[in-house]
Formats: sequence, C-alpha cells, structure tokens
Amino acid sequence: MFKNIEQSFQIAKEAYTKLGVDVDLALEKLDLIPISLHCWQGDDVGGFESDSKELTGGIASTGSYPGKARNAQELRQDLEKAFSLIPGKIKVNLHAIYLENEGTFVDRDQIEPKHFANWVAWAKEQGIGLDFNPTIFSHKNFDDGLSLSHPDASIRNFWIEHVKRSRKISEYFGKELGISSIMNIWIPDGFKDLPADRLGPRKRLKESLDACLEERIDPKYHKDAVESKLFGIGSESYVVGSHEFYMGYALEKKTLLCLDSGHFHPTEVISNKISALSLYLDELLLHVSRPVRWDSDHVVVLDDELLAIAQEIVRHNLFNRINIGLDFFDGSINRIAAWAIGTRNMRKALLLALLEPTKILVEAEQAFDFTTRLALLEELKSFPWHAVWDYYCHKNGIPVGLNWLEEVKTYETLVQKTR
Ligand code: RNT
Ligand code: ZN
Repeated sequence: MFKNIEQSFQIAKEAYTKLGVDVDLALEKLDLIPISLHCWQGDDVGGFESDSKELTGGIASTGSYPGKARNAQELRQDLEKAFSLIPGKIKVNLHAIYLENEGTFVDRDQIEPKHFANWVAWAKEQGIGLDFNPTIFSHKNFDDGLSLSHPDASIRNFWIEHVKRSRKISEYFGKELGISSIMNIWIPDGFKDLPADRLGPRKRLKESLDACLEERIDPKYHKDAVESKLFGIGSESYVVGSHEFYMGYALEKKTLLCLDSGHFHPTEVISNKISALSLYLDELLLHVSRPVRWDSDHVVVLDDELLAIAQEIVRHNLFNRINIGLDFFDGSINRIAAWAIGTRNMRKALLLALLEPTKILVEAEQAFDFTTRLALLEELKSFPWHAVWDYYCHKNGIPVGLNWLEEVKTYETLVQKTR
C-alpha cells in the first residue's frame, strides 16, 4: 500500500510539474500554515465554569451524541486524539469558560492566568500555540441580551473587566508559548424586534471596547480581533456589532477583523472580502464555518467557498496576514470526527490552492482569454490532488484516506462511551 501511495504521488507530481507547479514546495508551505482548532467543538460550547451548561447568546448546538468531554482533562485527551488524525501545524483556540477552577466557582470578572496554567503546560508538551476568547454569553449578566452595549454601566463594567482579564490571559499564552495568541471578541448584543435607537448601543459598545483595549500589549504575545455578525436567534432585527461597526473599529484601532463564514447574508461570502480588506488591514482572523440556511455552524465540508477562501490566502500570498480559525459545533456526530473532518478539509482546501498553477490562470485572465481560465479551473478539479494529499498524510504519520475513522471508532468504544 505504501508503495502505491508513493507511486501515485509521483504520477500526480508529474502532472502538476507540467503545469509549472512545484509540488514539494507546495507541501512544505502547506505544513506550516497554522489552523486553530476551536476547543468548543469538543463539548458543545459548554465549558467548565459550572454545572450549568445552558448556552445563550443566539448560538445553538444540537445533538446528543454520546461521549462529550466533561472536564478539561477529557477535552485535552480528545484534542490529542484529533491531532493524531490531522496533518500540519495547529493551534488550539480556548474560550474563557474552559478555565480550571478546582471546583470553586470563579466568575468571569475574576479569571486569571493561573486558571489556564494546565492548558499552557499541555500546549508546551504538544508544541502548539493557544488562542483565546472572552466568553460574553451564557451568563446572568447577559440576561437582557446586551453586554458591552448595555445601558447599565455596572453590567458594561463587569464585561469590560472580563475582557481586560482575558487579554492578560492571552498575553500569558503568548509569553509562555512563544507564539502570539489571538484573542477574539464576539458579543451577541442585539434586539429581537425593531429597535428605536440603533445608535446608542453602538456608541456604548465603542466606548466599552476602547476601555477594554486601553492597555497596550505587545503583539508579539497578544493580538486583539473583533467579530461582527448580521443576526442571531433573538437578535434577528438588530445586532450592535455589525460588519460596518467592526470594520470601522478595526481600521481605527488597528485590531484584527474577524470574518465568520456564517455571519453575513446567505449568499454573501467571506472569500470575496479578503482581498479588499487586505488593502486596509494588516491582519485578519477567519472563523471558518458552514452556514446551512442560517448561522448554523455545521462542520466544514470541502465546498466551493472553502476552496475560494484557501485560494484567496494562497493566491495573494497572505500566509502571514490571515489567521485561520475554525468555528463549528455539531453535537449530533462524534465530536472528534467533527474536528477531523472539518480540519482535514481546511487543509485539503489549502493544498488544492497551493497546487494551482496561478500564474497561468492570471496570464490567461490578463489576456482576456477567459476560455482558458474556465477550462483550466474546471480540469484542475479532476487533477490527482488526492494522491498528493494521501502522500502528505502518510509522510506525516497521519491515517491515509478513511483510515482515520477506524481510529475514532476504536477511541469511541474504549474512551468516549465509558463517560
Ligand atoms: C457566534 C460566533 C462566535 C462563537 C464562538 C463560540 O456566532 O461565531 O465566534 O461561535 O465564540
Ligand atoms: Zn465565529
């Protein structure tokens, strides 16, 4: 079988070489692009703050597939299993509710780096970086559906303190691990029905964010990102942190802007925003997700939009300016399989983009030879990229083809089903 993998790879390589693609270089680049795995796929965004796992804030995880991680140790064990099925460089993206409080409730305005010390020790062992998120949902101070934009200053201040502390935790990750941590601020604030004042909450949000970001932190350790949204459950009519709001904010304050695939109109795609924003912003964060009719956070599949996102990064050489994070949560299938499927797909999309003879395509376009452009793009779909993928997995000691599923099934029987 190994011989077949190598042989198929050589044949594939020849086909790509004829188009001027350097396959070895493509694989070298592919391996180094970090993909940040979101810890919250492992337990349906429950976290370990308390026994109450009620998810509020217009996001929902459905499904009750057995075996979800019940504590940080189990989550780390599951993540390690996922790592063994996914080739290439990874990071892990944590939310504040994934703290370890040793059984004593620690509220969001009290969190400290020490609550994440085990995560950091583990990340060191794994040789990976961590990213972070304040958790501004699933909390009693969010009962009105407003947080940083709340009219009551004491509620705003509670959340401001949470974000400030989150930034210190993120900085701690960067310092300890030597890899800058990206901290993404997402709030669900909005109204179910027609607002009377669209401006007031936005003014308050701007002021709150300014207070949150007051302290300058070295980007070597920590970077701030802000994530917009169009609507959520319970915020159908108005979301305070809209795209325009955060685009303006990121430009003014020089933060990263986070684009989530599910946070725009159903036919609007984030791939088409990357090039434009790259002219104005130094860095972007992506939340690669899959909206099905709404912001449903389905597991990422290898669809046209995923390919387009990867093409934009590769074609414009944005490797150092686009941070790829995943954001989906499906509780109806094995959660490790969800990570494996989604993350492998993200990396497959990057491989496909790296194997593209972009120069030929651009030359055809510039000569207004759109026939060649379309013909080549379509033929490339049936080029033997999968032989390159298999070889890449094999070379990295990662299960080839569907073999990873067997491993998940075994782990499910031995570990997850005993929970
Ligand atoms: C919600 C946002 C946000 C969350 C995570 C859990 O619509 O996409 O990024 O999914 O913070
Ligand atoms: Zn998101």
